[in-house]
Amino acid sequence: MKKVALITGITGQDGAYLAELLLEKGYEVHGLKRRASLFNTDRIDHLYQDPHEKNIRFKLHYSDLTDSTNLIRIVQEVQPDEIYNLAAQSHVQVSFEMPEYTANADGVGTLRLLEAIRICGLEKKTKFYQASTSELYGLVQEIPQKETTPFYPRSPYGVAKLYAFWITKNYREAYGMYACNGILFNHESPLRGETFVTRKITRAVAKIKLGLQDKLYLGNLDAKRDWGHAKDYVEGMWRMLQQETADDFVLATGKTYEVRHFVNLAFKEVGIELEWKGSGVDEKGLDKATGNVLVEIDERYHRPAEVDLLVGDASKAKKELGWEPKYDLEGLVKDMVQADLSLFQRDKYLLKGGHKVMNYHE
Ligand code: NDP
Ligand code: GDR
Repeated sequence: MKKVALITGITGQDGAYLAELLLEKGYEVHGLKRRASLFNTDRIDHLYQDPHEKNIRFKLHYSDLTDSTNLIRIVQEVQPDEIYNLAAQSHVQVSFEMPEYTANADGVGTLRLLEAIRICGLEKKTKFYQASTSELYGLVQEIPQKETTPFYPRSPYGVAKLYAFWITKNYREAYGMYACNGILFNHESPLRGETFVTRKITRAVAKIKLGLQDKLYLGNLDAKRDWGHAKDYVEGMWRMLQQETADDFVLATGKTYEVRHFVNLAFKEVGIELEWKGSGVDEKGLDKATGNVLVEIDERYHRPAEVDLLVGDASKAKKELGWEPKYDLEGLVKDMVQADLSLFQRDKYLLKGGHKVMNYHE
C-alpha cells in the first residue's frame, strides 16, 4: 500500500527537499501552501503534476496554520499516514518584529494540527513530526547540546517553538499518539531563504565575484553555529517516523564555526582571500589582494538577544536511526556558492541587456 504524507511548509527549504525524498520513496505527497498574490512555489515547481491527469502523487492544498477549520478539513480529506509539520515563521530576527504572529503560527499552529488529527479520529493512524529547533537551547547551559540539555530560548521564535515542542510531547503522552520532535540544528542549502546568514553570504559572494554588488553588510560575526546540509536533515526527519515508538532526536554535525569562518570559506570558493581589520562594529573584511572593503558591519542585523553558541550531539540519532550527515561545511559552502554563481550569471546577462537588477539588503 502506498503511504500518504502531508507536509506543511512544503514551499520552504525543507519542505521542498522532503517532498522530493518522499516522492522518490513512492509516497503520495500532499502539501499545504499559503495563498499569495504571486506564485510562491519556485522550490517545488519541478515536482508539479497537472491535477487534470490521473493517478497524480503530488497535490497542493491552500492552507494556513492559523486556520483550524481548514486544517481539520484537509486532514479529514487526506487521511495521512504521516504529517510533517514544517510550516513556521522561521526567521529569528523577524520574530522580534512579529512576536504575536510567530506565537500564533509556530506555537498554536502546532496545537491546531495535533487537534485536527484527534478530531478526525486519526490519533492511532497518523504519525506526526514536529520541526523543533536548536534555538530551544538558546542561552548556553551545556556543550554539546543533546536531547537532555535544558532549554532556554532567546527569541519569540524560540519561545513559540518551545510551546510546540511540549505540546507535541504532551499529545504523545496523553493520547498515545506517534508524535516526534526533531531538534534540528541549522541546516542550509542552495534553497535556503535569502535572508538567513549563510544564503545572504553566498548570494553576496557570487554577486561580488560577478561585479553585481560591491559589499556585504552583516551583523554579529562572533556567533557560532553547527551548520549541516538540508538534504541530510530531511532524511533524518523521515527516519524518525519509521521507528517502533515515537521519540525526540537531535540532528547536528557536532562541529561549530563562527559566522566569520563561513564568510571566509565562501569568498575562498571564488578565489578571494579576506583579511579582517578592526573590531566590533568597526570590523571590516578586506580583499587581501586589492585592499577593497568587501564586508562591513551594520548594527541593524544585531538581535535584541543573541544565541552565541550552538553545537549538537547527534549520537542518539546515529545509534537509533542510523543517521549521519554526509556533507561537511566545505561541501555545503561549495554547493551554495556554485549554485548562486549560476543563478546570478542570468542577472549579468539582464544587466548587459539594459535591465535593472535589484540589490536588496536584508
Ligand atoms: P522556511 O522559512 O524555508 O519555510 C517555512 C515554510 O512555512 C514555508 O513554506 C512557508 O510558506 C510556511 N509558512 C510560514 N507561515 C505559515 C503559516 N502561517 N501557515 C502555513 N504555512 C506557513 O523554513 P525551513 O524550510 O528552513 O524550515 C522548516 C521548519 O524547520 C520550520 O518550522 C523551521 O522553523 C524549522 N527549523 C529549521 C531549521 C533550519 O536550519 N532550516 C532548523 C531547525 C528548525 P511561504 O513559502 O508561503 O512563506
Ligand atoms: P538562526 O539563523 O537565527 O540561527 O536561525 P540565521 O542564519 O538567521 O542567523 C545565524 C547567526 O548569524 C548571525 N548573523 C546574521 N543573521 C542574519 N540572518 N543576517 C545577518 O546579516 C547576520 N549577521 C550575523 C545571527 O545573529 C545569528 O547568530 C535558523 C533558522 O532557520 C531557524 O528557523 C532555525 O530554528 C535555527 O536556524 C536553528
